[in-house]
Amino acid sequence: MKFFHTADVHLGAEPDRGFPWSRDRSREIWESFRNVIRQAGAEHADLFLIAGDLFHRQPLARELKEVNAMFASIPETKIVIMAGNHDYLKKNCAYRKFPWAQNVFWFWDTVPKTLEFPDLGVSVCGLSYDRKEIAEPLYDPIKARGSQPFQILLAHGGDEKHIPFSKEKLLSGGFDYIALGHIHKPQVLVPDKMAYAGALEPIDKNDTGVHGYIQGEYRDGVLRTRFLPAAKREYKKLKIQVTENTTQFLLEQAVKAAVRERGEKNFFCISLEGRKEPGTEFLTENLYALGNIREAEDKTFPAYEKERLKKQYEGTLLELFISSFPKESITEEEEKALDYGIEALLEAGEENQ
Ligand SMILES: [Mn+2]
Repeated sequence: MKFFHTADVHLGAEPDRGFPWSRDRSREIWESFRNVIRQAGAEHADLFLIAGDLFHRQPLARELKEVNAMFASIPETKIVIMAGNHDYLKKNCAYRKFPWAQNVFWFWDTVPKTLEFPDLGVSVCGLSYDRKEIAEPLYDPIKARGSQPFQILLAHGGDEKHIPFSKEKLLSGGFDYIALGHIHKPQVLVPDKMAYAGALEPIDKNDTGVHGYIQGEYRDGVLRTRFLPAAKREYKKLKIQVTENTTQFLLEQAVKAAVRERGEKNFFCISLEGRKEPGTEFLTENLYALGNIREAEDKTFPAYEKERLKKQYEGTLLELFISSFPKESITEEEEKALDYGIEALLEAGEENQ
């Protein structure tokens, strides 16, 4: 028995609205989903699990027509789907009214139900969200009560407002595999037993790192799972170290090189770090033209020559302040505090003049 475990596809999302790549991303999310469906068909997967938030918001009827056509294109594969907190089941929502293909199986209730697939030897237990937030730990008391030898729990949540759960309680429920959704970062909580598939494609700048889905195979009483990267692009944090020699020109060269090295198609959140020459102002807005730059922050601070400043500002608060720090073996934290303090005092001094 082979299954695909996907979650948090967020079809219909428009990541980074206002940035030039936003519309491409909307399309890429659909494309990635279509690719995984195609892959499931090519590999004759028995089960395709969707652990919530297939859509980013309430889906439109025509969008459901689109996904349903994809589902129908792999009739050998049973699609098991739950609604998450983003695409929760409203009373008369499009999800409920849609005429789903024969191989699509839904959880229509917040009360846990078990779907039996005797031909596969699999039971899948699950529920759906009917509202944006559910603070009750609905999963904790659930026990594997299916009648098949292999039992799956399909679940979405894990934070305070979205069905918090205790890992230990879930594990004591007797399930062979717990397919989780909601947390966008893929993570294995217990190897071959309990995992977040993560978002198929990253949805916002905090979804850094690889994204994809999980494949599982249960054979001769043993389950083996593996994560498969599937996302077209990644968000990456990019720290650029500056020195007293860094100029705007050199900075831009460094950013260009780093973007090229990490893959130009990816998205970057840049932070400038280190100690710059006092008086230098980096133009972070110029960096946005150097790639898919999602964010550029200047976290540098000026490298002051303390001894010279002490002499220059003898008898002032500034001299007192600098002297209050040890001269030798100063920690990095202290050095930062010292430089920030100097900057503040110098600025205050300028205002008073
Ligand atoms: Mn969610």
